[in-house]
Amino acid sequence: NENAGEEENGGNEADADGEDGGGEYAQEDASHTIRGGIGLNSDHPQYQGLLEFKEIVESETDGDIFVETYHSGQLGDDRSMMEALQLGSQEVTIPSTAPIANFVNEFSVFDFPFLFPDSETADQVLDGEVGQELLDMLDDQNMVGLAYWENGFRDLTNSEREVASMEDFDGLTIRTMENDLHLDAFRELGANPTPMAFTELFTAMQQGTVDGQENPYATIYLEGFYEVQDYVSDTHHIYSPFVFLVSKQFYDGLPEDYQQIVSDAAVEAGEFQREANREANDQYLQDLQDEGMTFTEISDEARQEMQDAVQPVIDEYSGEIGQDLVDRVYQAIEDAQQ
Ligand code: TK8
Repeated sequence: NENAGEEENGGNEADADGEDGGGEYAQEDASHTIRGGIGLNSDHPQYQGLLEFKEIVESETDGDIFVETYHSGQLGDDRSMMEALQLGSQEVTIPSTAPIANFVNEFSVFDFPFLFPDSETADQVLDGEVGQELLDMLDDQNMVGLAYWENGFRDLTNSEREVASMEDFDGLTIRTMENDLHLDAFRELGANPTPMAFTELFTAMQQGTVDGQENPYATIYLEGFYEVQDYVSDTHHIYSPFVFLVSKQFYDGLPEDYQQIVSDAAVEAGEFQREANREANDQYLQDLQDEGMTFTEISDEARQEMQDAVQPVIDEYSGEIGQDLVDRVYQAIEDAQQ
């Protein structure tokens, strides 16, 4: 019984509340089982969203679809979970767009530095036509993209020094997600970027293999990164969407009414997740400072300097992705702000 995995915790902190053990339904009564796995731990709003998905799907199907939930990379890192979806050996995962770009490179457009001015604009673009167009491209990769959730605006932490402007990046070894655009952008900023799966990150910081990393405050706090990082800056350099992915093989094998239930549940749980995420993120910057981290504000001028420095990377990737698609993303952002 794979439920055993749920009691363990692969992350760096204790499992708060074993919330997923005693659902209303039993796996042995179900015709279908969804194993949903994420990289973040059970305290993160992403996991609360996954539990919400479980509750909706199980109650709508009267337990005929059973959902097992796994956090903290218990089923693997983002790349290996996506590969498992392709093979049909795992049903659901919810990675950031950055690692998805290794499968469908167009997804890098959403990771352009300083692209989205705020979360609400991101929602409108992602939930609109161009967002759907990208989800549809996943089909060729044997994955079905059902909804965008939110990881959030990424902020920099490190163990060496305050980072207030570009020159402070100089020589810092920064873990990035496994994505070429992220790597190139951090090189332009003057850092020494090292791509790495999220599941390796805490140990890498602890052992000093990397000086720093970048993630939303919620992740920095809930994963206990303040234990191994001293400085946090509100760089807000990239907005990371999550994408709710289903194995195409599994999805195509479901009766149509069940496909609809799963797809609606991914959207509904996503709305819940986005809201929880936004609340959490605001609160956690204060908590990080309470834990002893030094907070450094990035001035508008310093942020503009960073934006100018990464512009060549944006231009290069626009060419690779296709200027036409990129222009439609910019247009959608403009439309969203009217
Ligand atoms: C969790 C990752 C993580 C992402 C990263 O699996 O890798 O830094 O931001 O949240 O998807």
